Amino acid sequence: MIKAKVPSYFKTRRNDLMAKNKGGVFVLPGNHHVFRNPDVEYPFRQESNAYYLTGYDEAESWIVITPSKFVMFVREKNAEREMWEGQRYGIDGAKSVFGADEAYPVSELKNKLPELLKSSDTVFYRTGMNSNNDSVVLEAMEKVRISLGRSGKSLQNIEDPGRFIGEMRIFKTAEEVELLKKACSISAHAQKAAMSFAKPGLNERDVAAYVDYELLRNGCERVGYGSIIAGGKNATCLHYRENNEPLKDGDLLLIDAAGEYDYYTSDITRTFPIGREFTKPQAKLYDALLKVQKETIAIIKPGIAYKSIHEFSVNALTDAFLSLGLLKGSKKEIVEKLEFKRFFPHGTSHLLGMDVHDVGLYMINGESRKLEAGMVFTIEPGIYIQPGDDTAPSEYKNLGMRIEDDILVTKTGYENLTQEAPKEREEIESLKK
Ligand SMILES: [Mn+2]
Repeated sequence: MIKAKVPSYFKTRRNDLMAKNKGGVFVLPGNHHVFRNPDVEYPFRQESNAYYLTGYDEAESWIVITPSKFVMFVREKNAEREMWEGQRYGIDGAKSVFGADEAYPVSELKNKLPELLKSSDTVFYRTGMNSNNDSVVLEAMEKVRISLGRSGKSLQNIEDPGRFIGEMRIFKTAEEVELLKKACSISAHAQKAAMSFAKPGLNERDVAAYVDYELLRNGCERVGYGSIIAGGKNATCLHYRENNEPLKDGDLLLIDAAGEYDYYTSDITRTFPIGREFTKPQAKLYDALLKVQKETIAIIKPGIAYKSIHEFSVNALTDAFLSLGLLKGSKKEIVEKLEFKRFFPHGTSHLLGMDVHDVGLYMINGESRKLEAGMVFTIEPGIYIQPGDDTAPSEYKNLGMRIEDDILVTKTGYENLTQEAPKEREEIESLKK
């Protein structure tokens, strides 16, 4: 669908970016189409930084932002190609819809780039992602160096643009929070619908299709990441992606799935019975996990260290492992020697935004950064008793569970953006009747 005009916040972001650095030039290649097999492409999604600064979502584009202008290199309009592939914005659209000061066909990039880079000592460009892109930028920089004559100058500095863009993206503006809330609300609804839908006799794939359907039909363009639909022991595999086994009565189903809305994604995990209710051992473990998850969320407020989220969950889960008989010994030692990792091997939280594992620094000058209003992250403790673990109490064997919500830090505390997805045991069981 062709946009008439992108919102003005894209321009505000470009202005903020240029105000934050001293005279650099930003070079941001958009994503390319990637072939899966002959004539079949993977679904296209624009590179997140390029979208964040422009709202432009066509392939084979580059954006260059200098201290004085915003330049786009895009695919030209082409009636023949557009008949096959759909409408393009072309050069005029780059200017009128996206506000480019100058726009050129992408075939002009190699000729024009040296002149655009010349204005600055520092080129903000991320190397190592795509070697073709790297050679375009490095060749342009070498042309700049040669054009200076016998000056003895070396190449301009290259810096990762993430240093500035990541620090912008970590703080969500009101507009971004609205988009995240939309993604979270649609995703929470899909999780809830899946609880009623899943039943013994279906396959994980049925649920996978149903969750994706619920996300897309309610307005998400795509999933934010590949859905994890893990029945029974499959939930002990942290990034299980096969999603193709039958669902059995008496097992739990772990769903880690969420949708992307205008390039902002949610990230939700729920674990619930495939049949009508949790078994006793499942309920014992689930109640312990839910308590830890809720208590961890409750500590969120501006000023606390980001790492205290994981520390809190580790501590509380270690207490739970001791009282459930999963671990024995001294709590201090279990935490220090990371013995809790046998049942809780992953982190408790990650930043969330345009990317499911979003950009932004977790540490500043070697220290965990402090939470500030506008930051969004997940809180997702889990408990997993691996199928090969023969010494854990047998009633817990093969159980895997995780509960994950998306949390916005506010000025006074936090807002749980995914609370519409049920997680109380009674509420879940009532959906299964
Ligand atoms: Mn997550």
